[in-house]
Amino acid sequence: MDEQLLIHALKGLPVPAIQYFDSLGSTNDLALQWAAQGAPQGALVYAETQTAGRGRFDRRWFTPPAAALAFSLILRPDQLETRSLGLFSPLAGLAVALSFEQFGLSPQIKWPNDVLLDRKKVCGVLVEAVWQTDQVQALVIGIGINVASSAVPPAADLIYPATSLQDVLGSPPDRPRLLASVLQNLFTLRSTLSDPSFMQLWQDRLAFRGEWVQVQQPGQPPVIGQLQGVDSEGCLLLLAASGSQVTIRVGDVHLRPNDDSQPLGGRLC
Ligand code: BT5
Repeated sequence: MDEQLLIHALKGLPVPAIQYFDSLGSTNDLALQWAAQGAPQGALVYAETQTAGRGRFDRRWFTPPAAALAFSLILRPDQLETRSLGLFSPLAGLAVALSFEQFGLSPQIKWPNDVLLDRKKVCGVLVEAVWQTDQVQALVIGIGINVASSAVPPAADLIYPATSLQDVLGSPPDRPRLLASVLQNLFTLRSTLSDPSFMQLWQDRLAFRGEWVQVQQPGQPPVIGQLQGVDSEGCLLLLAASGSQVTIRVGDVHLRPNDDSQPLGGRLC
């Protein structure tokens, strides 16, 4: 997609400024700088390919040319929203999931925000913040979507199985239209962040419900339990084998299905 196509596709959306790149290190890196320099709410950084795309924990995100969507949206949370910053990751995942549903697909959200098709990862989300002392100045919502099959990295580079929209649909959908749809959903859903309806939309699409999963939190032993859902703050609820309920806060965690479908003996991430 060239810059003109991008601008045309986003007409009518509250995106007041766009930076387009044929090739860029990471759209999140540029958006963080731009946000710190005063980029307006809704400003967008888009790249056809990323040479240093980032996942969480500084992992790599693969974005080959013309095969994916890779973009970062700058939002400036209001007072109320700053109390639920953890919900912006699922907000992005949900916006993508709702767009996929327009193709008749049944996406699921691997808590808190990866989007899965056929239990394989098709989209990753990286939300980062610009802070000034203890105040959030801006959030950068980075989204990467595998559109064509060639966007999917070689299996050896993956920590979780991956797929693309082309793999599932048979042909790649129109990228400008998909981007516009995701942004539209994101803006619409943002106004419902504090509504029970938002949690319900998320809950209904939660992957692995009722299944045994393990959650790995940095520096802690893995937690294994049956996935029950999310609570009103977006925390993940697991039922441990002991019968006790475990609450996992939205944060930097790894979640995997527990291969043995049993409460014990789960594979480490
Ligand atoms: C994520 O991290 O899933 C967040 C990815 C966010 C990427 C977007 S693209 C636009 C914006 N600019 C950036 O620089 N980043 C954001 P995480 O959960 O840590 O997953 C990373 C792992 O996913 C890697 O270690 C690989 O195993 C795998 N991976 C890398 N590229 C992939 C791809 N295209 N599709 C599926 N899996 C991938």
